[in-house]
Amino acid sequence: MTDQPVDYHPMWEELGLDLPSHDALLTAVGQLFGDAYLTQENRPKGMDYLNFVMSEVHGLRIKELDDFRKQGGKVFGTFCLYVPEEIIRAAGGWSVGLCAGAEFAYDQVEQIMPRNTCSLIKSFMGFKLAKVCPYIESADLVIGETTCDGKKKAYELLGEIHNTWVMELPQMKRPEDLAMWKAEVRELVKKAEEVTGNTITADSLRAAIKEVNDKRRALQRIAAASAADPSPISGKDRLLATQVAFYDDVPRFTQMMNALADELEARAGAGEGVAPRGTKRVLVTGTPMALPNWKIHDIIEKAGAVVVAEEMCTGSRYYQDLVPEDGTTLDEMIDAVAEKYLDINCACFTPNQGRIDDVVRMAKEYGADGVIDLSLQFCGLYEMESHGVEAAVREAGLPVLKITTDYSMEDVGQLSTRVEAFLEML
Ligand code: BJ8
Repeated sequence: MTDQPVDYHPMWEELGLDLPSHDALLTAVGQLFGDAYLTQENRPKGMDYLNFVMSEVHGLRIKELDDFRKQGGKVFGTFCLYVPEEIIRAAGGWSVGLCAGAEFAYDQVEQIMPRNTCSLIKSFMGFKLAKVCPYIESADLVIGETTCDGKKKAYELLGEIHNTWVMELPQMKRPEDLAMWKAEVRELVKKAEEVTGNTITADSLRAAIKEVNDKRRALQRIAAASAADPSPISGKDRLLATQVAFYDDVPRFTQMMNALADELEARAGAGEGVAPRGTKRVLVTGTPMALPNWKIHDIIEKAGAVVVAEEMCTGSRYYQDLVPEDGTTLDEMIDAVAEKYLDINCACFTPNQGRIDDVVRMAKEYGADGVIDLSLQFCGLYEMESHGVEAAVREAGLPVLKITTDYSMEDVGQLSTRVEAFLEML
């Protein structure tokens, strides 16, 4: 054993990364993380694990993927909650979320897609074009999905430079849509088997369902502990846990998050929090925040409030529902996976009342004093839906602040002023 930091440059070079750009990216993310995370007080001890994961997010984890691939394993990259991790794991593959949370190489991106595309899409394309995301370079297959128009078309562009396969997602939740989605999940079964060379069996799918449910259960415990006043964990830390859930080794992550949840439950029981009792509590809803996008949580918490819940894909939509574990045949289990995934409330569905109901229910459950509804600029889906969210939250007697932003830091000052004014009003 040595305390010398490992030099991962040879591995990154082998993956084809642009080393100077990648070094610059890692420096920037390290600074961002230090400023947003390491300045927090009263953090739970269990966050040490996530600090470590962050310090090795392009290092040790990529080495694990590399070792896995060198032993014949296959890695699947995804950008969306609708791609069922259980199917990939049942085929013996590993699923990883891909880099999409920071501005990078937009000059190159804007040569192939419109400037007025949302940051998430521009970001993933920028990371790919600039060769700075070791996750996508480790992905044997990227699985896209027909959610919004922007992503759908971006996968065509991505498909020209990376092995990409797209799942067709219905936009409604009628019985005929569910039937179509079940067929599509069966196509994924075939694709995962073809890529890995393994056959998915009832036993392997049962084990994968249990494993992924366990991960979601651990995140549910962390969320539930946040309902205490004072909250035993900051919103930023809880957000980080959900972001890392997309990348990390599943059993290890589950074990570490259960240890964190044990600590949070003890802290909540003892009345220990990250901020004093009575600190203003905010629920955040809207577009997902891919790593390393911590901007809005950082602004809210630096303004003196605490984020107590996230109704978003990097939040409750990821972990609130489980796949039933009582299926006995492979067919029953595939159907159960499809049903669970179609239940996710993304704004690409119409109608999407389930999301609005969740926002109101969660605001009550977590004792929120107000709701912040976040849309990424040029995301027509969430920007449009914010009207209905606002009306329902006001009807429930809570104030709501609508924010439309992107990944740049240019509007941080202006957003901080708006958030401070909102918090004062609560
Ligand atoms: S399930 S929210 S992860 S699609 S912000 S790229 S919608 S223009 S991210 Fe999403 Fe899956 Fe839905 Fe969740 Fe398009 Fe909007 Fe951009 Fe978006």
